[in-house]
Amino acid sequence: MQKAALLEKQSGAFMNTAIQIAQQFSTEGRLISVERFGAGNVNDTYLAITRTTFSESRFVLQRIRKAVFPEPVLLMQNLRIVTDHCHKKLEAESASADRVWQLPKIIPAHSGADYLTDDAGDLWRALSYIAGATCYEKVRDLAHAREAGHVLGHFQRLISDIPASRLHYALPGFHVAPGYLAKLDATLATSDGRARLEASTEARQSLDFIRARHDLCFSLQNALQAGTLISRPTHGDPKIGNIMTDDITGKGTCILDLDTVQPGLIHYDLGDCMRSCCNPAGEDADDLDSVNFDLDLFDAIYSGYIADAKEFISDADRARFFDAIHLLPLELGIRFFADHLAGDVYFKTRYPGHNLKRALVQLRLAQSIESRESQIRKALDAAL
Ligand code: GN1
Ligand code: MG
Repeated sequence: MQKAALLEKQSGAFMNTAIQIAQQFSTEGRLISVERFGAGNVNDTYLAITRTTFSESRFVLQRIRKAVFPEPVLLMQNLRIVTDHCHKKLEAESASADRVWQLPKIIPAHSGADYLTDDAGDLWRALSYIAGATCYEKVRDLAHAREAGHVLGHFQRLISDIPASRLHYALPGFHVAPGYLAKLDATLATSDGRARLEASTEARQSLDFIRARHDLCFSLQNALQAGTLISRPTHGDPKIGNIMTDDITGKGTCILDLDTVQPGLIHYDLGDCMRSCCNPAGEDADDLDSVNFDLDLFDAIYSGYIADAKEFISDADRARFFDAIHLLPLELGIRFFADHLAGDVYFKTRYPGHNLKRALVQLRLAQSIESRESQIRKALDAAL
């Protein structure tokens, strides 16, 4: 009876699959509701509610998109390694910590496996829901920004002693900027890609902007190849929307979305966190003139980050921080732009032209960083 009512309320093929899958994970009580949840650009996320005679609980259910993650099983193996490692460390450090740090845990299926595969071959997993804390899509104020930096530094420290060789490259080529340029070129070589470029002045201007910054795309990869920078475990996607703040204390409490944890440069994380947190207008800004790299927010994030990161970063790392801050918005701009030209196959979009608009925001942010280069470099040096 209950199950039929639930199915009736949440219609749609995907929803029905989500409901069926949700019932196969080891949670307490009866499934009451499954609803779309979150604002991710890649995976499909649902919030499930279960009830027992005594209480109600929630968990997060996710379908991993094959169009993005070619081998989702590798992603789940990384997730298992990282969450086990972090939970153990967080427990060991809890008595001396100034807050309760949190991190979702994998909820196994009834079979005991960490994930399930549906009839279409898609991988689903369930994670514990972190209650009493919120993710914001835009940075709110300086205190929020400082906490975001602290959460990233804390997480990087937690995973810094996982040998990089234990982690799979679940997303090959992720944050390897020259690869995104190559993908852009390949898309431009198609007639559809070319036609989408020719269809818009903004698209043609974006391409010129990207072409003029060709060398920047190689800066971190060249340093990695030269051995100046080293590969380490990274989060991969530390945008503000993945950082949780405690609703009661206002302190950072958790970083979500561990799908992109894999070996890489800590610079990718620093640059990505800065591009997301220092732009108060957010990734979906309607007015391009409202997009800018805010130096006060930058100072706040960096001071929060460095408090933890000073334990594991070198002078050689620091010497490339500006390049990372400059590159990551350009890189994401290239990724959104190439996806627009390819017909929106990677990032989920809400309307035609959404990826082009997203690209324009990131490219404008890269430009704002260029105009503030000397101040940013000065602030990076001052914090040494
Ligand atoms: C994607 O899925 P989501 O929203 O967490 C993307 C990130 C981008 C981000 C921009 C696997 O993250 O790299 O920075 O959108 N994730 C992947 O919002 O490509
Ligand atoms: Mg993500």
